[in-house]
Amino acid sequence: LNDVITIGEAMITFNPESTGPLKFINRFEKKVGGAELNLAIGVSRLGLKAGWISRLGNDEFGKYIKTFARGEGIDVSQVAHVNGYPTSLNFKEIREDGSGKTFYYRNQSPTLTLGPTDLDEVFFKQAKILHLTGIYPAIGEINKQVIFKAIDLAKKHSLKISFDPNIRLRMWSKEEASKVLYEILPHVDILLAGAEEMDIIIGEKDPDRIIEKAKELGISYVAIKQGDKGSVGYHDGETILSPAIKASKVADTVGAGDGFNAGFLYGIINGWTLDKTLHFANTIGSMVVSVLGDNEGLPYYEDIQEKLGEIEAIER
Ligand code: KDG
Repeated sequence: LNDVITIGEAMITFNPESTGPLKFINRFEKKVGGAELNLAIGVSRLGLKAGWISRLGNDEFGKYIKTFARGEGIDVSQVAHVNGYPTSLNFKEIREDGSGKTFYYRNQSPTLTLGPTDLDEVFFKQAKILHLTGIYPAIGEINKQVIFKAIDLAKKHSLKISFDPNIRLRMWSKEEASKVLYEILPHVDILLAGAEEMDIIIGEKDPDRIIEKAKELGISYVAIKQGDKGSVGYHDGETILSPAIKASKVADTVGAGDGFNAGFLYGIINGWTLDKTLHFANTIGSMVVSVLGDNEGLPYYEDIQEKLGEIEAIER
């Protein structure tokens, strides 16, 4: 029944109330983060059904995150609270230009308690797309096993596999990331990546070369996200460069890629052309960066129509 299902760790994100080095920040706002959950929120706000597989601490923060996800309309039937593993935290540093750094406190991730046999086959059977990231397998050995089991289940039930490498070098080395993510690639149908990330995984950062390699690996959709330079997409023999949409302001760039992914999957599910899909995904990315927080800026479908001038904005 879900259009998109995903597996990921969510965490409490502490967003600084001012810009500058973390060590001098005194006030933070408690928010929720996690790339896969952000993606689920993104597709859910667009009107699709999203399901999220995860484990959270049996603590106040874990309970808050699950309630938050449920409030976004996400199917949390595969999210459980576990004792002895505190919900992970992420403190953000934000610079004047909206870019920044993250400081994780996620050494004993609750997701370490989720094993491959915990995946519910029925949950997969009823979905269209499985979205995976390179963050989850970076957490621990068991997380890698879960990813490969999920890939098996997705194939068995003909789900498309969407993948964002989301390389987080605070979690593993380039060598480890490259090795594991390269193993995932041949199973992928929809690749949503940054050129720098593909450089780490396949040693290519030129979009045309990345697309060539992706074709060899049997990947049918490719989107290379280039931030304020737009995105390059490939599908069915066609390569398109879609220019960036200018953001009204850049407050916090975290989560823009997840928003792009949500838009891209929305276009695929609705059978849109590559051009329209890229434009839509770019628009979402540009909207996410103007709002503080990892997922607060993810738009509802009507917000995008307004931004694209398709419907009139009524303010009062
Ligand atoms: O893509 C945004 C994520 O990076 C953020 O929400 C936190 O999941 C997170 C991570 O591992 O960095």
